[in-house]
Amino acid sequence: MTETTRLQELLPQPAEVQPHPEVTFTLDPSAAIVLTTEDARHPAERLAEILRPSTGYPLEITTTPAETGIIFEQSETPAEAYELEVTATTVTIRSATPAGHFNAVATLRQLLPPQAEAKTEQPGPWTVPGAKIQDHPRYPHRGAMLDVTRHFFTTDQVKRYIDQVAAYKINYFHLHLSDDQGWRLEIKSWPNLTKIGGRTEVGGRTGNFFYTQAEYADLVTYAQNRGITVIPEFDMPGHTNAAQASYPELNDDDQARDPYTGIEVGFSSLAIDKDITYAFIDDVVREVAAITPGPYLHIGGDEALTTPDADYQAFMTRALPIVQKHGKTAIGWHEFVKTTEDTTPVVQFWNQTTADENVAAAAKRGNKVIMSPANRIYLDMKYTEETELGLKWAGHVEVEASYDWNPGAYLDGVTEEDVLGVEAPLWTETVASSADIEYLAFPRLTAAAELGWSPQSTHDWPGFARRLGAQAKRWEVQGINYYRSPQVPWQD
Ligand code: TNX
Repeated sequence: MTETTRLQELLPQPAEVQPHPEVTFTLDPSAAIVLTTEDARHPAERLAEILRPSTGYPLEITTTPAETGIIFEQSETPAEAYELEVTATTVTIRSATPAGHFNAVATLRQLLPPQAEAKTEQPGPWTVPGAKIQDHPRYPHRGAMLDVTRHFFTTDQVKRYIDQVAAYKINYFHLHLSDDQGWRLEIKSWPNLTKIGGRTEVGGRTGNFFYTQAEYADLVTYAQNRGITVIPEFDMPGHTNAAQASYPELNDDDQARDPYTGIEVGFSSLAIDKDITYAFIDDVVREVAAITPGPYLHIGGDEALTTPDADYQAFMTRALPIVQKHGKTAIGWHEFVKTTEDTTPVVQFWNQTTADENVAAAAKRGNKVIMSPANRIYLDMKYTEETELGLKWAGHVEVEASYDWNPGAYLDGVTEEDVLGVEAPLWTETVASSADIEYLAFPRLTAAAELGWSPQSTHDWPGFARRLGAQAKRWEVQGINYYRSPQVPWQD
């Protein structure tokens, strides 16, 4: 395989790639990573962390100008955009923001041989094909969601998945932190949420299945150092059995619920008419907002099947302003949008239909929409009847189905401009290990990444499948347990 081939295997596909096949850059053992802007400090450190073990080179980060090596420069490109120029002697990355530098690092990793991703020293040589790449995202929101409630995942497991999605320019990581089966984040003013609600998960195993606030803050920093913003979700007014098991006063009848370890949905609801419900929400949002630097807080709102419409309306009318009061922008599963005329909250569409009156009306008023149609991009749907793991209420979702749709023209009345981006949720009723996460996420997560990043003009299933097939070498080096879909021409 020549270096130039790697330019044709980039995923997500960049906006513009000019090959310069007459030149090749080779990383020298004494090469430095040169910073001419502090904006690139974390991206540069991240690159060095990845390349030092595999190359065995020191790759010192320096602010002393140099004529050779990997050079990060400030430029006037728009927000997340970057330029990457490879000559015989330099790799120059130019961007106006840390986010753009992170995006360039993700591209540069794929321009190096797959062994660059190894955790142990490899022979090299560490070549990069000559080229000039000018790139920018289609949408500002490219998300991955992990449900840590149905099954709990340790911070190391979450970090592993964050690392994996960062390689594909995912910039938001949505953590589903509360549901019927568990409450997963310490709330200091309501300690039983984790003491009781954090003890159980699907299947009945028990343990300390929650993050302390310090552990959560560490996850947030870890993600930030990879160009990713964490979005915490506390689902309400349904999907709340764990909270209702922890505090009897959150129930209409003042009776604590039993812990729930099954996988049904839609049976629980907080007490809607009690003031204590909103005092509870205020405390949760206040504590979580204080340790969440990102702009968003997700309040769920899905499948409140036992909450009558009028109650649901009354609940959202009180809950949404609490998020705003604590300085965050609310995101909700699309059901909530029928309750408000406010155009600030972001709508996350998850259904299987291609028309939703309420979402269309909200988009028309000015609300932004995140696209997560279940029959396309729910990573927990089974690939086929034969593949293990996953559910199938939204059908089987093979790789082509997860890629072959247009987020900007999918929902009636929701235009390209209304779409904030694409997010791939991974619900974990059937998922209990990192290997399980990876089997369902890889390869479909890359479809979400490409739909969120690449210009629609580059949309092409055979081309995507070919570039996807080339990723396997990288996944094998990293030990990622991916599904070898027969739809993809895998290269080994
Ligand atoms: C629906 S779609 C849910 C989740 C389940 C998922 C399983 C949505 C917002 N809620 O509670 O885990 O289906 O696929």
